[in-house]
Amino acid sequence: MPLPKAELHLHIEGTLEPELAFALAERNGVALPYATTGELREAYRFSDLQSFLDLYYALMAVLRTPEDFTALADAYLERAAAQGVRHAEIFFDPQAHTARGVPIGTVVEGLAASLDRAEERYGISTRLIMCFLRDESAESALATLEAAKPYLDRITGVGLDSAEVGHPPAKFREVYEEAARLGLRRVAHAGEEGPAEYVREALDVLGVERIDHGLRCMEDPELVRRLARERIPLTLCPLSNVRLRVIDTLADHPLREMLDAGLLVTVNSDDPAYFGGYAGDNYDAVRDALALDPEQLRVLARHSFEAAFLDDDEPRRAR
Ligand code: ES4
Ligand code: ZN
Repeated sequence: MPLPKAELHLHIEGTLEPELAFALAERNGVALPYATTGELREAYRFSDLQSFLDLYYALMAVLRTPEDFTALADAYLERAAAQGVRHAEIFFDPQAHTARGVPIGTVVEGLAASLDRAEERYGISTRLIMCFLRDESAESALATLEAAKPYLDRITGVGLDSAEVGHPPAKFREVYEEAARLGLRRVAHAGEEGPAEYVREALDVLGVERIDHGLRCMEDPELVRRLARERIPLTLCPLSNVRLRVIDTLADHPLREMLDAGLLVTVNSDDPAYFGGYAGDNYDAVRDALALDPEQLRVLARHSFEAAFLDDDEPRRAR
């Protein structure tokens, strides 16, 4: 029996396995620049975040109808359930779809059709978090939030993802202020490839409750003390960090130091179809690489539920 856990950092578009990508490509008449699933998998050798994002956005071309998004989420939930996931907070990237003519309603309603049955079919409670692409403009993010208004009963919060360096959190001050006014929870990717300063800015300028990745906070001891003191959760993704060359090997991952520093760290899968593993695979990988004992794994799982937006009441850090 796998350890029960919550998954808090999971891009649904990053769960698109090559087999489903080819099936949807055929169904929708979309041409892929790869002949076979094997050839596509060969392309999963990344040098950094951007080299991954290029393929991630390209492969989304196969997602066109509500049923495509339902199939995508069903496939993820089935795999997650098999690895002990009992609660999943699922990111999606509306702008990556609206930019190619797929309306946000198609995405949300397609995903919701799957999530509506997730408790009964897979024993998984779910939340949806819409992410803004930080390499797009603040105006585009605001327009996206506006377009999401008819669907806010299905959306728990907002996040910030895509290419980090050169796109500091403060660029999105206004859109996060509006999200807060709308009662949405707030998270942001920070300190993955970008500096520790982006983590501080996400907290102070955007008012986020949780930091996605946050690895590079370790370069700033004062920030580490603050994150520990304020019990700000960090959603780590160890296999992602290796595949995107943020660290050389899993043995170099600072997870142990982060636990020792009293940080509320959690282990998650990010884009499991691309990075070689789902939530349980990430737990197994850090257990093996860092020689974590069963109690440390239980602490990580406990953290995942503590950091989850399971209490659907007011944000913990309302501004
Ligand atoms: C992402 Cl690993 C990662 N970092 C930033 N943005 C992303 N979108 C999907 N995966
Ligand atoms: Zn991510």
